[in-house]
Amino acid sequence: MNIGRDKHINLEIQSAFATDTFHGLSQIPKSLPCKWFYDENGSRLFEAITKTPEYYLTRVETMLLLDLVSELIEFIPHMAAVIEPGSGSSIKTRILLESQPKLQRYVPIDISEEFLFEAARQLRHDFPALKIAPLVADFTAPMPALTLDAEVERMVFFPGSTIGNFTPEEAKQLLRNIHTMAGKHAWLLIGVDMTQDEDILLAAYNDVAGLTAQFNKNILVRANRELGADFDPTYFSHRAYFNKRERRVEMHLVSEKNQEVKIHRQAFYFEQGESIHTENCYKYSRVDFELFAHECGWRFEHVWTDQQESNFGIFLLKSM
Ligand code: SAH
Ligand code: AVI
Repeated sequence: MNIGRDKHINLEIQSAFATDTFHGLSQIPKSLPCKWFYDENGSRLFEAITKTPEYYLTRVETMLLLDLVSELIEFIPHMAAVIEPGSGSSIKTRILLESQPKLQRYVPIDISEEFLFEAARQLRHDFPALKIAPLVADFTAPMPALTLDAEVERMVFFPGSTIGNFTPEEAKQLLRNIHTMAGKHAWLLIGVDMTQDEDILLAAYNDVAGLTAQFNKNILVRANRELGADFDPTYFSHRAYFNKRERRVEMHLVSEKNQEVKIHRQAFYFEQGESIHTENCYKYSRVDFELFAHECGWRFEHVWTDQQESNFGIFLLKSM
């Protein structure tokens, strides 16, 4: 394996990627965790997806945020710290940072190290009075407790409907972990996509420009570069469809022929039509999400929803 070949690679993250890849490709059906989409290239591809006309989630959530920040200050007048798991480019977060006069500290957390540090560098430049403390971490693992004084009013910002990328059981664990990390009296502002219209969903995950396909295949490109695999991405096709029963969009990489792929010295066989399940994007109902969050220690306070283009919602919750 080429561990350490690329000077920018974080060895701990790369070793977890290797373990998950060997494990996921040995399963029936084959699967890979979607967190491994996000190396620097994957993060850039995700940003490009957010700008496609079909991907309503970012556009709609940004509009909602622009509208809600003046109300948010009434709920949390002394917000001093914002913590964001899966912060990516932090572009949407800028709306919050600009609107909260008492804010002192922003903690972006992401697994995509270089992208995170670049976003933090730009934020430091644009918000010189704010303490920006980026953290490279996998937020599915228990997160370290925050080193904040108990009286500091803090809000966890978890936008994008990233919560939808986890099965309900995993999502509950994540909400509990966030609760433990943030402590009592914390707030959680979380974006949740509740759109069920199949046409809108299929368009969003099958954009005409093919960026979602590239994003999906990036996991193979990354395995080639970081693990010495020999995937030929041209022999895998992107597939996204709405699984109505599970209320989730599923993304797959489908093998176009019978083929063998080697990773290091281990061979993996793919039959024509066999898929690697790479991502789920669950679409909740409002009631389900509220009950769900409540079970994890978060009390419903308010929701802002889009009524025009989709059924995206931003929930404000308070820890119990
Ligand atoms: N919050 C941004 C980005 C969403 S994309 C927005 O709303 O637009 C999802 C982000 O979560 C990516 O930046 C990805 O690198 C990060 N991510 C995904 N799984 C992660 C994990 N397990 N731990 C830490 N970061 C993760
Ligand atoms: C980050 N996450 C919420 C995106 C989503 O819509 O589930 C990732 C994505 N997958 C395909 N397009 C975008």
